[in-house]
Amino acid sequence: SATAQQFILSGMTCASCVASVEQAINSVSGVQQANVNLAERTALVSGAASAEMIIQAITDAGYGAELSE
Ligand code: 9UX
Repeated sequence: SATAQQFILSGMTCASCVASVEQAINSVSGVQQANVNLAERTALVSGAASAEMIIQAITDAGYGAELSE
C-alpha cells in the first residue's frame, strides 16, 4: 500500500523556494512524489523514504521542516 508523510515547513516565501524544497525532497532515496504547498507551508511526500532523511535534505537546502503529527 502507498505511504505518505506530511511535513510542516518554514522559511519559504516564494515559488522558487517551493521548487528548491521539492528538488531537495526528490533527491532523497525512496521518495516517489513531493507536493509542497506554499500557502499551507506543508509538504506531502509519498514513498517509503525516511522522514529523518527528508528533514535533513530540506534543512541542507536552507529551510526548516518537522514531521506533522
Ligand atoms: Mo524566493 Mo526563497 O526569491 O529562499 S527563492 S524567497
